[in-house]
Amino acid sequence: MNRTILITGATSGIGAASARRFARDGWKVIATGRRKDRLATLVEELGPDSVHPIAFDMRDESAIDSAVTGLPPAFRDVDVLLNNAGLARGTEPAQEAKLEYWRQMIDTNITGLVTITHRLLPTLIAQKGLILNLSSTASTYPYRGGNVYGGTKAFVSQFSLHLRADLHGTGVRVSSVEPGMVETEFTSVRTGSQAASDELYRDMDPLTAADIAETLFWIATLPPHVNINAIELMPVAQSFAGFQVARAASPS
Ligand code: NDP
Ligand code: 8X3
Repeated sequence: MNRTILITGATSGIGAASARRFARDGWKVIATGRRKDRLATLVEELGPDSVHPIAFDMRDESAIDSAVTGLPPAFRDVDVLLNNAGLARGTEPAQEAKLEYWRQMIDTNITGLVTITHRLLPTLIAQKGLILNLSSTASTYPYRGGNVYGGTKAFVSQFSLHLRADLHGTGVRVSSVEPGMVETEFTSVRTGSQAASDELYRDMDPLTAADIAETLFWIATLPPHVNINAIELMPVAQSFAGFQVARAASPS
């Protein structure tokens, strides 16, 4: 059985680990992302029969169109779309955040994701395929500085459930995968600082990209009558805190 997965954001972190995990079991992988050199490294490592690289920016609608319509015959029958490309920018509270960062997150995490999903739906229906959407615990649990990032991920979770409703009867499966802290390039991209990333994951065992890739592979290889609607994962070292309370200054 020769199955094909298209992975957005396969140049690092969860996407790159997923490319390796699926290729290891004989899947054909369409690997995308902006960094061509990283895609070339994947092809070198996994072989051109396993990996078809396409470099494009998720914010470029015509590039998405060309990528999908230009798939070579050996990679055309996409069984699984892994909507993984995404990012957070900034950790400031809303009142100090940059509008430019908010736009970048919306354009990538929402607009890019729905665009490629829309383009691939006819193929996924023909294949009775699967859509794996990378959401986050930030979709459910708010935190200071999460603002638009958390909002984009709430969109991804809800979009996943609504897609399920629309695709009822087609045989297409849809899953929202919602991890907590995973050590990847995510935090250095978000903050612009490797030191900040090192500090966030210091002295705890975060989830790894390979942990998420294994979960994605498990979902994709369940029997076709089983749909994981949503799955939330956290490192054991991460859990919940209470609500915050702003108190009026005590009378003197
Ligand atoms: P990484 O920063 O390691 O990977 C992000 C990937 O997204 C890269 O391959 C990057 O490729 C791609 N990407 C970003 N912007 C664009 C763009 N405009 N066009 C094309 N590709 C883009 O982070 P993760 O692996 O951690 O993140 C993967 C997904 O997992 C994201 O959606 C993230 O929100 C989600 N997630 C991450 C968690 C974490 O703690 N790390 C927890 C929960 C969810 P390139 O730069 O080459 O374009
Ligand atoms: C990434 C997890 O907690 O940094 O989606 O928002 S978190």
